[in-house]
Amino acid sequence: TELLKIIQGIPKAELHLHLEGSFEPELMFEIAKRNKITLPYDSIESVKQAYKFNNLQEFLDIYYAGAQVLLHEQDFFDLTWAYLTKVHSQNVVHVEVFFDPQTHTDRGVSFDVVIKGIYRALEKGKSVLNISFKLIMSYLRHLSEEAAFETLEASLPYKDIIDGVGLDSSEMGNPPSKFEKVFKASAAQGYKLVAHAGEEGPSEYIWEALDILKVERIDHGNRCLTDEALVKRLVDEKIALTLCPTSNVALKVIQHMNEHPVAKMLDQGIMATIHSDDPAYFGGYMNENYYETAKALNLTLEQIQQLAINGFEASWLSESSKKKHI
Ligand code: ES4
Ligand code: ZN
Repeated sequence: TELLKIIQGIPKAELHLHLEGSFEPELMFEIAKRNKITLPYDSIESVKQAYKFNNLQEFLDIYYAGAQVLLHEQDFFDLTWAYLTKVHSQNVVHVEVFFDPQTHTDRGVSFDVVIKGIYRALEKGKSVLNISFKLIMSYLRHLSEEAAFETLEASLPYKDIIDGVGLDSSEMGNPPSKFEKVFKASAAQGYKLVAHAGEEGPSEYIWEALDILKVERIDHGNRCLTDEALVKRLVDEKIALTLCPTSNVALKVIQHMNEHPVAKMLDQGIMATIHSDDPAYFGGYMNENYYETAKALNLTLEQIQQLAINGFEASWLSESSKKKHI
């Protein structure tokens, strides 16, 4: 359709993508087979049947199970390379991707294996597909702050290739404040800071991410509109929200796409951007996220373009690189 062509034609930046969430069932089966691991599914069809979620936790349980088949550097390379070739076809020209080291180190896969595979694919993507990148390691918030400190320690040999740290996994009951010390220590190592907040959790968690963790972007942040003072803060300080509309519908953060807050956020002057979160599980990469949102909310061409501009604006590209894309 016309709308999809317009979206396809706009160069885009992906700022909220979990590499483990880009693991398509076809590749999962292939890697399981060569690693001699049996998946609890007998076909790709039955995998897709299992991808029905009522909340974030139901998704996370299946997402962590899927990641179990990743064992070797080549597996992490293949995962990342498949993602990059996919988004290249969607005119994504810059990515800032998350990985969850603890999902792998807790199973005995070393930090080195994980990051070497991912980084080799990102470098290839830069040279072959001309996709620039930043890499963000996420601490799992359902685990302890002490465990996050161990991950920070393990990352230090690679701190020149890791651009920032994030905070993901089960939000309710795991407020940002739980990670105050490790975020402070991460900043002291030169890492940039982001955190998931206000996806399922309340606006207080967004305040905590800003005031206690001192993050520069909020991942999701859906729940901010109920809090006028918070909206003012986000607008005044140009704090970006990396929204993931398809994810929100899949996890029932909203009941229907036409309830998505992104249009209201733009109206109120919030630096809102659109991303894909876990596309293999939620059924939408960047273009589908833009398309579904634009269609359900009747976004204007100007709004669609603003969302894409905001993606570069909120990125960690240098000011001169941003200018080339905007
Ligand atoms: C995630 Cl959608 C979402 N929320 C929180 N943590 C996550 N990790 C991967 N996807
Ligand atoms: Zn996310």
